[in-house]
Amino acid sequence: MIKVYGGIYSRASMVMCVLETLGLEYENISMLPRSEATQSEEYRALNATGKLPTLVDGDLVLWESQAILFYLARKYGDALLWVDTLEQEADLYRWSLFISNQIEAPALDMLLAVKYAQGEPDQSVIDAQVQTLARFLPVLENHLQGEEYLVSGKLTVADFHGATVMSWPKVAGFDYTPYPAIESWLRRILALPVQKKVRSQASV
Ligand SMILES: N[C@@H](CCC(=O)N[C@@H](CS)C(=O)NCC(=O)O)C(=O)O
Repeated sequence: MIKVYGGIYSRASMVMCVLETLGLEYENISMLPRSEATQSEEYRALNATGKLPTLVDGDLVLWESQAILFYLARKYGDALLWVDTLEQEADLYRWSLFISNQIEAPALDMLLAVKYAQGEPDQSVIDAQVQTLARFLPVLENHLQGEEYLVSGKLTVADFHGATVMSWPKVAGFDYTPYPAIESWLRRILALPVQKKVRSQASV
């Protein structure tokens, strides 16, 4: 059976959302980021970075969440969560990589500034990331005008990855009101029943 290492408080949550949407059975080995379990010899033999998530599917051991999502959709999607043409595939890579290359680092820094704050979060760190986001969010806002999904007018793995990343700034109090198309797309993807299902099944 497919195994997913990592709990809901990690990028493993998007992997589990995709597995659930594809109707695949899997075993979740729940562990927290930066925990003893992720630094164990046994886990590092699967993923030498000591980070989450890792997917094991038969002989395949795969880490890097987007690689995992692309693999699952291509292997098991059968038209679900993936696109039809090479041009649409390029578009999916474009928006997924845009989010991971331009938005993920500032979004994560905002989340970590709150999560690992000793006392009050450092507002100057958060403000610096807001400045970075201000450069790229208008591009995404423009793209999402009148669109329900990130690419090809259908739900794809890009939405699960993108919405997870874009939810992190909210933890630091970021307000998407000036970006209504992003706000409504984010709300739509995070409200998918599968998100609730994954959260309710997980132990950590
Ligand atoms: N680019 C990697 C990032 C993996 C990553 O940073 N995972 C977090 C949890 S979501 C982690 O394990 N962090 C622990 C650490 O930074 O040591 C991916 O998308 O899989």
